[in-house]
Amino acid sequence: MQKGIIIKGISGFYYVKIEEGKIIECKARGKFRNNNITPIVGDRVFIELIEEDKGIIKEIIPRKNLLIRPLVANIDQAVVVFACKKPDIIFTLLDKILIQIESYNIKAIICINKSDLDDNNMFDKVKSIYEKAGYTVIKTNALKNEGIDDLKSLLKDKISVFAGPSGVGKSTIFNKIQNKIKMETQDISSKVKRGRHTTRHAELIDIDNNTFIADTPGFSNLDISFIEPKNLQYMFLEFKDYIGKCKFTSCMHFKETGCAVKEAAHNGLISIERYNAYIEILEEIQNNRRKR
Ligand SMILES: Nc1nc2c(ncn2[C@@H]2O[C@H](COP(=O)(O)OP(=O)(O)OP(=O)(O)O)[C@@H](O)[C@H]2O)c(=O)[nH]1
Ligand SMILES: [Mg+2]
Ligand SMILES: [Zn+2]
Repeated sequence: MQKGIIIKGISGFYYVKIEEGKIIECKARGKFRNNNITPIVGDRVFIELIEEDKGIIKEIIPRKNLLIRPLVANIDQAVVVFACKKPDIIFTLLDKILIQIESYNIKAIICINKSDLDDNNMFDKVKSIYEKAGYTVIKTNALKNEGIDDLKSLLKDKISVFAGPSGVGKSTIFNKIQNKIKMETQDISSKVKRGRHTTRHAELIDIDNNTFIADTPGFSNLDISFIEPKNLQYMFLEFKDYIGKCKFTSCMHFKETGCAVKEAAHNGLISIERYNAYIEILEEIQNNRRKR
């Protein structure tokens, strides 16, 4: 038996990269289907070789998480990309993307691209708010290859997906960190005219034997109303130290008295921007639920 990872699946065949680096074309053993488990990209598996480059998947190692769009298992981290400018950073959108990533129990890192356009010090602003929240924040200029090595070192030995709004430079970055596939890059105006192309099958691109990136941007669906209002607090990582210290155990950290989270925000221990984002998103989720 050989251990490997499924990097691609096409009509019943799975392409498994085994530890020594070879790619083996595999069929799945019938038993998975009976158990309602279908192997998917990202699955870590044990295979039995039947020929030099053909095999059978015998066992799927339990998944640590499962992302639906794109369909990928075992994601270690999401790289959330925004640009200093063109388009401007929408902080609520950044917070919502982070919430969605936290809800999947995936680690997020924040990459601020287009540093050549940073005349308003947006990188410093993002860094000061989100580093305090526990995130790693890096800057890149994908056109000039600046910061790309720093990003690459953060990807090492992990499976990563990219997320972020259209036009921030995800595909441009993607093309700088690997040269196996070439993603289409373009400015927003020409894209709108041409209509959008979406990849349905996820594929992992190997940067080295143990480092993979998913070829489609994840977290495109930003409806976060599936989150229960009372669970939203846990998606703000920096609240963790204060939750439970409030006067009321059911505290939503909003209008209650004796709230440790609110106090921390007012004392600057939690960024006031993040606390305000929490309130804004909490009210939005509550309002959406009332409408249903
Ligand atoms: N000035 C500047 N422009 C950049 C940089 N990185 C990418 N761009 C440009 O930004 C535009 C959009 O880049 P893409 O890589 O297509 O953006 P994307 O995030 O993949 O967009 P979607 O595929 O629509 O989600 C292109 O015209 C790029 O050349 C950068 O660091 N600085
Ligand atoms: Mg793109
Ligand atoms: Zn509270």
